Amino acid sequence: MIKTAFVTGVLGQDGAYLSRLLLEKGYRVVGAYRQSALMNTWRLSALGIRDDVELIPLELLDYSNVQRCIGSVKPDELYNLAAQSFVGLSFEQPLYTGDADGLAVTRILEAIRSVSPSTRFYQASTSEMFGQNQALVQSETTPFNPSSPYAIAKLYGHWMTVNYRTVHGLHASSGILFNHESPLRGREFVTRKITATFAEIAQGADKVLELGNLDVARDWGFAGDYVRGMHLMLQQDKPGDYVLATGRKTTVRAFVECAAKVCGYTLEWEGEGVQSVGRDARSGRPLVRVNPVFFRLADVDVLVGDASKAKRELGWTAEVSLEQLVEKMVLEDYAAVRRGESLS
Ligand code: NAP
Ligand code: G4F
Repeated sequence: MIKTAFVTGVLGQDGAYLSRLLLEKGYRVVGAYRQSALMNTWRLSALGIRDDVELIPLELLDYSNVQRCIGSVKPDELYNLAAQSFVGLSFEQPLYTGDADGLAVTRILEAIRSVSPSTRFYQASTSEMFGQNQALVQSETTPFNPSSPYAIAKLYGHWMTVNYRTVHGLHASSGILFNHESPLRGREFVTRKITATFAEIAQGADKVLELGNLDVARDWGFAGDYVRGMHLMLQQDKPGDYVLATGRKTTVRAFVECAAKVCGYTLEWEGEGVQSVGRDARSGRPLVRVNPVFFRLADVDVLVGDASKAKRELGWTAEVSLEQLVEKMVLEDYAAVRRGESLS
């Protein structure tokens, strides 16, 4: 029998990769997008699946709409990927972020309980929920200490997922995912900002890449690997919480150096903190500088995950290395600039 998957946030990075994976596995994929925004399907087109996903409008802030959509589709699996996902913006839009990333999770869970209780549910939780913490590596048992409105809203969604699992017996799982990137990443996120800007500089753009804190470290993997983990969680007999991560930490500075190298530049740094400048070692040209505008009101210094539970129970590991990821992102951006496209 053909399974039906319902994917919220289908027009985002993970929505596109997950839809492709599910289509490859023979699923019928119903993808929900928010009607109020422009229906920007470039990621689905980039993966060649624009016409294979059934797109439906869904307003996650309206319970009656959520219940009607879920009731009419009655999916076997529902992946809740929709969110205001930019941490920086959540400081400017804490209420909207709380509604879209937090309360909306309860609307979906409540709708599932009411009209489609056999639907298996995946919640897109995040390593940001750990915030500043004492653990050298974060796992499912590490205490949460969220430090942004985004992380706080996500933590609420995470606990509601646990609650509906334990109290109402739903097959509801929470994937605590560390940063995952790809050529389909939005340009507001630091990795894509770096790869896109270097692709432009390498082809003659007279630009300097302006960044915030260069010394924060993240655990960056490839989004294609992470959507495999989401699907695996919903194939288990029992639902649960799983960290997905590579286990390797890299600073923003080291990521920039890696992207520069793919473009043939070796960076030499001078100055400290906001005075830091990265120059091309050959020409002395400044290529990177710090702009305090990109600092956050509160940031998390280091996040690095321990995905051993996912390895043990799901057989999941990240396959793409940081170097492969950076090269893939830079080369795709480079090719797009070469074709004369303005980078999305
Ligand atoms: P993304 O590219 O920003 O995609 C999120 C999607 O959600 C966008 O298509 C967005 O639509 C949609 N959306 C935003 N607000 C909405 C609303 N009110 N109603 C309906 N749709 C709405 O994010 P992603 O990187 O694919 O991440 C997918 C999910 O995983 C998110 O929940 C994110 O918070 C979470 N997560 C991501 C990472 C990561 O490193 N990528 C790590 C941990 C957790 P528009 O295109 O119209 O804005
Ligand atoms: O790329 P970022 O904006 O990603 P962030 O904040 O880690 O959030 C992403 O990953 C989370 C998983 O942990 C997801 F839940 C979330 O939805 C999103 O996908 O920033 C990464 C780091 C931050 O510490 C930030 O302060 O890079 C630092 N950074 C330094 N300069 C910058 C910049 N971030 C951005 N966006 N732009 C800069 O110029």
